[in-house]
Amino acid sequence: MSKHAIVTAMAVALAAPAVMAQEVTLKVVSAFAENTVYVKRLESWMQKVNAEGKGVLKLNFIGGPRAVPSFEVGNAVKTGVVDIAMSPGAFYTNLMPEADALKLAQIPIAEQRRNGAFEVINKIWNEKANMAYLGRIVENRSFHLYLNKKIDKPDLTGLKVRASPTYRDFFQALGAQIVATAPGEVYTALERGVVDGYGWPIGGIFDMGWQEKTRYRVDPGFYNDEVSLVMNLDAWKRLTPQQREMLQRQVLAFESQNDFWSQDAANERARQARVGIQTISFSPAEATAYREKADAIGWAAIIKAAPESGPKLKAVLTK
Ligand code: 173
Repeated sequence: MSKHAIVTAMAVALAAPAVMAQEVTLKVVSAFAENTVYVKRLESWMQKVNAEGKGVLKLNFIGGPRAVPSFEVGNAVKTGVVDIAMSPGAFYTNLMPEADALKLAQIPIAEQRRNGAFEVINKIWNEKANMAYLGRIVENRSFHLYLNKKIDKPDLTGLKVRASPTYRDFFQALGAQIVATAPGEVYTALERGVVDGYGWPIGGIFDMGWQEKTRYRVDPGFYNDEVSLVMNLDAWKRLTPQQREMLQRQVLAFESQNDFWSQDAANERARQARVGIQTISFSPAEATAYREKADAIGWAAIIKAAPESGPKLKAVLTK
């Protein structure tokens, strides 16, 4: 080796730690539009991560469904087109039917991290979708049926109802005719009378402008509103221990704010009432049966589509 080569080799060796410590930039997309509460919270979280993660990790927000359509974010993560997505499992059932089981969780994510559910989820997500399941950032509130036609019992016969996979089997079992759409198409469907109603969580309809086209909300709600952060598994494996630790810590900090959603639900209920959205309520017995039916149909669909992993998820996600 010439003297020059040795000096060069030493310089490279000395520079190596600096290279390893270099900041990684991760591309983030959202299954929900930019103006939604989901994205607002995601963006303030990303700001915090980028401030505290300087030199370690940087999150770069690519956008919402205009960048990657809602039902394609899962595939974008699986294939590594993007690194991280904020999405409900319901939006990537095309990759694995199990994804939709997260809405059926009866225990909070904090407990899922203690009782082994988090590992069960990760193993399935790793194997079936090439994803690392990072954490759940929406929970503690329900989904509802919103309608423009009045019903007096849990019977949707003759009604056309917009559904994502979240509600499909349940609303169908109640007799509805299902119109499958991404969130971005609901307004037009309502406006044109293509649907008589839709499924959505208790919060968020004002973000989408749907309050203008909504007369009733059916109570009670059912399931557990779920939005999570998932990451391309190869991108996850490429992170250094320091980057991984930073990301995990930040996701935990985000999750620890999930109480926000129960408070937000109360606010949104009041806001819906203020704009004149009426509540359709069932008798206590019917209400209980309605919620139980939702759960039973939800699990039956998961277990039918995923006979091996479905029961494993049920065991760790339900009480
Ligand atoms: O599109 C949907 O109605 C849906 O399934 C969903 C899931 C989580 C949060 C918001 C909407």
